[in-house]
Amino acid sequence: MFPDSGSGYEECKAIASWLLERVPKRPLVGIVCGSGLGGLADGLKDQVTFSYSDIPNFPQSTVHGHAGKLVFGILKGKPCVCMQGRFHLYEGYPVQKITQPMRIFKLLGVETVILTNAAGGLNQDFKVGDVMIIKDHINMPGFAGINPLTGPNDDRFGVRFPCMSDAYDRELQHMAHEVASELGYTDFVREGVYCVLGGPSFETIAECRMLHRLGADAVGMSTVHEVIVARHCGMRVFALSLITNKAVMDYDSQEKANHEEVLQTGKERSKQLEKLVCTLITRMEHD
Ligand code: 6GU
Repeated sequence: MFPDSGSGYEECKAIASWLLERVPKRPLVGIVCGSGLGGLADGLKDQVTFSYSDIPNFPQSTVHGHAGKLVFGILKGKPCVCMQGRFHLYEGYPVQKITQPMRIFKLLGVETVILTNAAGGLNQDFKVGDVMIIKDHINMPGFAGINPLTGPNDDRFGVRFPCMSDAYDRELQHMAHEVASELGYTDFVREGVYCVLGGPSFETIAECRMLHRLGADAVGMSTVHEVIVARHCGMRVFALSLITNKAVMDYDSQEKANHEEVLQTGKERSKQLEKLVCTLITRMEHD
């Protein structure tokens, strides 16, 4: 009845303990880098790096543009852990497995999780290269019963029915707008609702139109599952989408979504996105 996802408390604890034996400090901030946005980890001092394949029982990433490394290090005095490369539903893992790193983060001591992703813009005011502060999400796979908290609840992580109306920390969103303004980034920093789909095929025109009418500003294939698990176990969440392409919304358009365009836009805007995240982290308060 309940297939073992391998992401239970004991499994997560074993991986966290294995890592803690090998790093000098418990991280306070956990960062998940989206496609083409892995450069954030390079700014960390005193790095200790693990390939996912070297961490016993850690999931393995299979996507081009996702490095598959866990990097520990210090950012302006703050101990951080950074995932270069994440896991997606379309890779074929159970949703409980793709979100397991969030529980490992929690057991490492992480208090705040920052997630980035590459997304398609549905909001017609958005341009390629815009950075969207995520204020809310639509969990489309959740409507079909795909939710990482499905199965028996382990109270050591959190409650059976966690609230999601406050998933994205308002104070961090506010701070991010302030930082964006100070850095002169207001021209391209937006906010909006992110909708996740399973992928790996991109959306049809009819699907894009539907999602837009439902209130989504951007669409992608990640982040939401991680946010649900991170909130379940009580971590603070902040998330950003880099709008790497405009979702195709009309039948006259010659545009086609493709992964190369996604990676190229990531490269062009990534330095500013990293600066925004780094400045935000240095200002965050921790217990
Ligand atoms: Cl247009 N759709 C989805 N599902 N994911 C994306 C994307 C579009 N652009 C980047 N990632």
